[in-house]
Amino acid sequence: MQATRNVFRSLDPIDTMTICRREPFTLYPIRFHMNLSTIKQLAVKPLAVKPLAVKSIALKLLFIASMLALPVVGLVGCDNRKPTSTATTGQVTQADRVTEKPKIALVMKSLANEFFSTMAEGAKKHQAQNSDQYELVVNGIKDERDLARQAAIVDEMIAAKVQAIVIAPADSKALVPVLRRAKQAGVVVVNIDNKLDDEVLKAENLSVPFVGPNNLLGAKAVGDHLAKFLQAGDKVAVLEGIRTSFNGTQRRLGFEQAMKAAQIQIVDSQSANWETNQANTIAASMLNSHADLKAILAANDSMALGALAALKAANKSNDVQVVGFDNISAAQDAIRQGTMLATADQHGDQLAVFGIEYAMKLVQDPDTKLLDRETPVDLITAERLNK
Ligand code: ALL
Repeated sequence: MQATRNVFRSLDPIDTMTICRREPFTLYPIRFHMNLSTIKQLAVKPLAVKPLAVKSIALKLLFIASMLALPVVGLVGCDNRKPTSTATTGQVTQADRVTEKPKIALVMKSLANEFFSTMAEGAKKHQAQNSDQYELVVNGIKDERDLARQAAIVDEMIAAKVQAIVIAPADSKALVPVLRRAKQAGVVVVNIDNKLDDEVLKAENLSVPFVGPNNLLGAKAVGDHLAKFLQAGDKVAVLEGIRTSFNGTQRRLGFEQAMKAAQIQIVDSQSANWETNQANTIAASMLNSHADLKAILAANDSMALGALAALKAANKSNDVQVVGFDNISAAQDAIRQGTMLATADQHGDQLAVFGIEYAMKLVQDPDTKLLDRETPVDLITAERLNK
């Protein structure tokens, strides 16, 4: 009787599922061995002591058959069984990663910015080509500065039990705590586009792989190109992105290095928070304060477009050069028309795809060590666009 109880205990379905999930390939031989010895006790020994009724033998045979079959059922079930552990703990377990088609959340910034709609399209295309590999959830915010909303989206994705979050953080510091929560809940996190702050990551004891371009070099290439059209001593102004974003500061540094090398003076540098309207207002006041301004270097194309509108309104389109960053279609049009000088293409459509590929690797093996991946950034001029 004791042996029978042990058999039932060892075949408890929850126990089977737990072991099965961890070691699907070693489970079967172990179980099979245990069951054979138990079968000997149950079937052979009692038969030798006294004869049993036919019905009882049939029942025993049925029982023996079920002993042999159950581990096989458990083994086969490894690949298909829906995980139950996430429902109770909120944790994404290794088992969930292996047994389900992973759900990956792409969390971006302002979808009003073509850079991010291009990024979303690239990611959706990749998912459509790999629909058997993963599911994609695409999110974004309305306002470039709405950090609270972006953090709330991350929380929602944790609650939705996605396996991975690929995020272009609106701020390099403020998003770190919510991403720590995501990692604690077992969600893979990959950082794309705007790098999270190394010191804050360290303070939070977090390691998150980064996929994105070298923004300093990209901006320097744009600035170096602009310098060819200016003279030493000329005055220029910079429109910065959000100051707490790493890519924004790197682009400012890249512009500064290029201007310094060409002995061009930066007479004004202000943040327009990546936005066209703010850039328009700030550029208009820069033009007012510096009548002899020769160029405006904008850290993204949205702000460059705001500057172009300010130049037009001030009737200075032919006097002041404008450069940007992103290579969105409106900037391409302006470059072709000659109202804007250059921009940088950081291949937004590919950025998310690279991030998703990283996320997939980590979902499959969370112990994989992934180095930061530097993605290409190219100078875009009229010459290049007309090729
Ligand atoms: C950055 C991107 C873009 C973009 C900006 C606006 O992270 O790299 O250049 O224009 O976000 O949110």
